[in-house]
Order: sequence, then structure tokens, then C-alpha cells
Amino acid sequence: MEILKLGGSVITYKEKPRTPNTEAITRLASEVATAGPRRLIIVHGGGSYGHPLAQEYSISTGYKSPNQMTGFSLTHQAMVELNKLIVDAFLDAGVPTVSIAPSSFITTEDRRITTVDFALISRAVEFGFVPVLYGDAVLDTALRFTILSGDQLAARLATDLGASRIIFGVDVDGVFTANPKLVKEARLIEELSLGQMKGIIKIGEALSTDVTGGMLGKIMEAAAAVQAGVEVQLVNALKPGVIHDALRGEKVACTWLRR
Ligand code: IP8
Repeated sequence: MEILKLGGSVITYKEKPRTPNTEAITRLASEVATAGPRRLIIVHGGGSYGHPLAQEYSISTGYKSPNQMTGFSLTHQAMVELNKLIVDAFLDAGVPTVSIAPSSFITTEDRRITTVDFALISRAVEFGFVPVLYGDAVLDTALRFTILSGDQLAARLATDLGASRIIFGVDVDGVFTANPKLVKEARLIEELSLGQMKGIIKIGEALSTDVTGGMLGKIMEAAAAVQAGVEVQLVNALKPGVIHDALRGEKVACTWLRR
């Protein structure tokens, strides 16, 4: 079994509220379809659907005032809307996707998934379906509610279901020595060991106050899955053909995170 996480910056235009990257979504659906049937779970991010509302109503830090209640629902509904676009595109391409809302069966405790039962998802995969989940506004036993990132969900699914690989489809080729969007000399790092990942996490934690998003957040979430023996591949899902080739096990420009 494998997990494909499609980043919000791939499937939406992050700077434009509620704007899907329809071209990318349609292309990715056909890439997954032509890669052939497989035991796969798709998780997608929030991009310009979930994030602006989650931010406007400060959902991730939990309950502080009654007007956030509507914000919680609006954030979830925005994700349902984006999820419908994804699932419809994959169905059009012939991939037997089924939508599963994370907030309907996952709670967190202080933002981390505690006990969760993925048996239904595992059954759906066994029966040939491709479940599609997403980052969502979820109930939290300590904070009343929070935002569960698609990255945390993908890593936990992989660990609990014993997946062989997580493919993170992002908008760059992988982890670079510097920000490739700002620094021309930035070099792609082809492989990071768990030890190297831990070093990066330590530096990141020391430097930054908010490490949940972006590449560092992915490395942090991936660490537990890598520790459990899952191979994690970060690839550029905006480049046509890359997700197809990665699914087929062909060589692509990427970063591997391995034990
Ligand atoms: O984009 C968060 O998921 P992510 C989704 O994977 C929401 O961090 C609801 C903002």
C-alpha cells in the first residue's frame, strides 16, 4: 500500500482564495489512472480553500470565542468543496476514488492524532477503492478543535497501515540546500537519512516558531513513518509525468527520506 499526498500548492493557486488549479488536478488524475491499478490512498492539502478560513478564525489554536464555531464549519465545508473537485476529476479519469472525511472519525489531543481506527479505509483499499482524505478541521480533546494537516494524516496512515511508501507531491523537486525559489545555487538533496532528518528538525525548531507547514513540517511528520520503515519520496507534482513515473517506480528528480 502507498500513500500519495497532494500538496495544497499543487492543486490550488495558494495566493488566490478558493481557486483550484484545475489543469493540475485533471493531469494528476490521468497520471494516477495511467500508472495503473494499485493499493493507494490519496490525501490532499488545503491550499487556498482551507487555509484562509482556518487563519481568519484561528482554528488551529483552538476555541477562544463563539464566532469560531461557524469558522470551524466553514473551514471544513471549504475542504469538502475542494475534495469534491479532486474526487470528481479522479472519477472522470476512471480511478475508483471514495471520499472519506477525516473529521468524521478522527479526533486529536493538543493537535496530534491519538487513537484512530483506519480499518474501514484499509477495507476499502482491499476492495479496490482509492480512498481520498484531506487536511481538515477536527475536534480536539484539549483545544475543542484544531486543524489536522494532511501531512500528519498521511504519515499516520502510512505508519498504522504499514505502507511501503509515502509520495509527497509538492511544488518543488524535493529538499534543497537553500530555498530554490530564492537562491539560484540551491542544490537538490537526493537522500536524507533519519539521522540527518533529526538534525534538520533540531535546527528548524531552534530557528523557527512555526514549523508545522512547509518542507520542515513534512520532514517532522515523515520522521515517525521513516522510523517505522516507510520510505518517503518528495517529488514535484507540478511537473507533468513526475507522479506517473514515481508511482511506476521510475527514477525522477526527488528527495528520498529513508531509515
Ligand atoms: O494543507 C490543512 O491541511 P494541509 C487543511 O495539508 C486545512 O496543511 C483545513 C487548512
